[in-house]
Amino acid sequence: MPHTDCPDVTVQTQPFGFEKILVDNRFADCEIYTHGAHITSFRVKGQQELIWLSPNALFLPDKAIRGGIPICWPWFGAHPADSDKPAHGFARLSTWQFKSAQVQEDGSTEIVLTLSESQQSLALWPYKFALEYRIVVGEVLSLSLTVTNTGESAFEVSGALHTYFNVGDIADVRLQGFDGVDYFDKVDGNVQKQQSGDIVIGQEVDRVYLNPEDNCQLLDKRLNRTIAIGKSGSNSTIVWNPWQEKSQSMKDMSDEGYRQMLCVEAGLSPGVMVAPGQRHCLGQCLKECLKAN
Ligand code: TA6
Repeated sequence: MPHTDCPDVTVQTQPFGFEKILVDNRFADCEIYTHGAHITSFRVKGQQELIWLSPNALFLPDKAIRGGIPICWPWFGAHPADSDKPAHGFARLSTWQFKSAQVQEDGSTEIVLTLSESQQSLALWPYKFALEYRIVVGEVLSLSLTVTNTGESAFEVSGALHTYFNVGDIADVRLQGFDGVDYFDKVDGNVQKQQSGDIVIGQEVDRVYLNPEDNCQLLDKRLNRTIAIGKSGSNSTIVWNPWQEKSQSMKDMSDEGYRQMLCVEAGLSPGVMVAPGQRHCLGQCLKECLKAN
């Protein structure tokens, strides 16, 4: 773990051996584990937590932390050919290198973490790669996940920045920006449907929206706020809430945990091909922008 001479950044070793990077600057506080380069908290000073973290999250080397912003990579969902391989790929199960921490000109803090192939990753996915995750903590949380193909053959990557948003109560939430957009409904046999109006959540929802606008808004009546969600390098947005039955079946979720979270994910699904020497960048940015009326 590099010694950071960045005044806004400290590093803690957690009881379970994970390293946690803490950012505290004039704009916001943010927490990032090197396990999975997993953001578990982002809160602008004077505002409420933007990210949901399960109170039952498990901090284990072979487990993704429940909540926060898991990095799904180099595949989204179940492995397309081998169900023994970890769902959502291995990036969120890997220990990333903490490369740098720098104060930006505007006072925000830039954190960079990196990951490249290892014996473990090559056994799961036979390609050489360099991943760089750039996190800028300011009034906006800005995320950029860039992969460079450092090998000799082209590969296909899919994935998502699988962001769990903290909501007051799922019954009082609307997601705007998807009217008329086609989506695959994974709760209904992956049938393709079309969204009409705002997305409201009244049952288990697991949908892959295709090529929606790069921006959407999460309106939270209970917390009296609107969160602006932007993205780049993404061809889909995944919206997920497990609802009660699934919530009760997941040991790292409390029975009622589904009421306080909604996943709105910058997706790269379907995947894209990356040729040798080429790169692809997937980004998401989050900002509490308006007090709901
Ligand atoms: O993004 C939605 C989804 O693919 C759901 O199908 C559900 O599996 C969720 O991700 C969580 O996956 P995880 O492997 O973190 O339990």
